[in-house]
Amino acid sequence: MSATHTYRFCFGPWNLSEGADPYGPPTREKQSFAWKLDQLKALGFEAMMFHDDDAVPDIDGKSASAVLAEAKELRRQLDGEGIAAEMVAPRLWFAPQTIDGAYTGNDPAARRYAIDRSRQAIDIANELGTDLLVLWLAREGTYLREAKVASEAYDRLVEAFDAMLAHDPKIRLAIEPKPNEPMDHAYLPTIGHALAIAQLTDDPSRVGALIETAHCILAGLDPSDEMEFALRFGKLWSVHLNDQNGLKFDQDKPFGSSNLRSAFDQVRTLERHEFGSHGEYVCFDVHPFRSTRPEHWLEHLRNSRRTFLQLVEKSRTFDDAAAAQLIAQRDYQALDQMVIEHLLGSVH
Ligand code: XUL
Ligand code: MN
Repeated sequence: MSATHTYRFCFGPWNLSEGADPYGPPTREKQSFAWKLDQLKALGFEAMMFHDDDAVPDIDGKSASAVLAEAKELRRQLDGEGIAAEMVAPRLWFAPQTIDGAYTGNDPAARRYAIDRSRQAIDIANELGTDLLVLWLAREGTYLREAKVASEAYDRLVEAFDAMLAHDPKIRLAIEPKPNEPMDHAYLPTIGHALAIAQLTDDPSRVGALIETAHCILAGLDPSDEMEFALRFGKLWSVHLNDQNGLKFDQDKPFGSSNLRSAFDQVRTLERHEFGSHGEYVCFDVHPFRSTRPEHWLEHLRNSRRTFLQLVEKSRTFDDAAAAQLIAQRDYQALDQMVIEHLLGSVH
């Protein structure tokens, strides 16, 4: 762990959401992309994440050349502001073609659409200067298991990943596992599933993972352990830090909001491995609480980074030698209290 290691931060345009949920309308006025980019700059973040249709709105209504021309123009705008594009992700789950699944849909036309659109997302990534394609496999699962055959679904996922890898010899695929929502059960619910399926592709070295705190909690798993597992394979290519209060809907709360100790453990893991030293960004996939007033619209992002940086300090000032002694003595009661008091800032 180096005391001088620094981090660069990132969020996506959807993280400035307008507050709509399935039970009610937006609670804040829609803002332009230019406004969102200005806010990112003003907050001092270094990069932005993009779905393909964040980069090029109404993407399906435009010709391939028009899509690339718009992506080029966006790159010019980002370069002008000194902001990098961290990743591009095909937002397949809003398309009418993928109602019953995209890469794993039962309809061959749905599968073709999903692969074609993913190839186009890779072209957009190239224009934006990133080699990272993020795949949150939103509709690759079922509402009832009898609707699809799982072994076929795995074959179809591999076929789709191979098509993407073949489209561009430099592109890296970061699978973002999530066990449920919008589906009852997803086919790749955890990081273990993502890394296992990577081995079946034509180039496992270019298939890795993105870990989101909330998604691990939804799977009943410890986010820092999930990160350590991906890091063990050299496959933690991005993180979506946020928080989640148990097995509920995906809450995308500010980092540390529900479980500060788990947030500390995640930061310790990132510190231990000097996450970011290969060019990775720390991304916050957080949303404002629905009731947030427009004048407080950025606070969930500002606060997530503040909490992260304070936990970096907590991690660097944690007495590892004292902890090692307690571990050697199997005195986990004292270790537990030591962590609690360190986080509380108690004076000994
Ligand atoms: C969904 C989610 C997405 C991905 C990007 O739960 O986290 O926002 O991060 O497609
Ligand atoms: Mn995410």
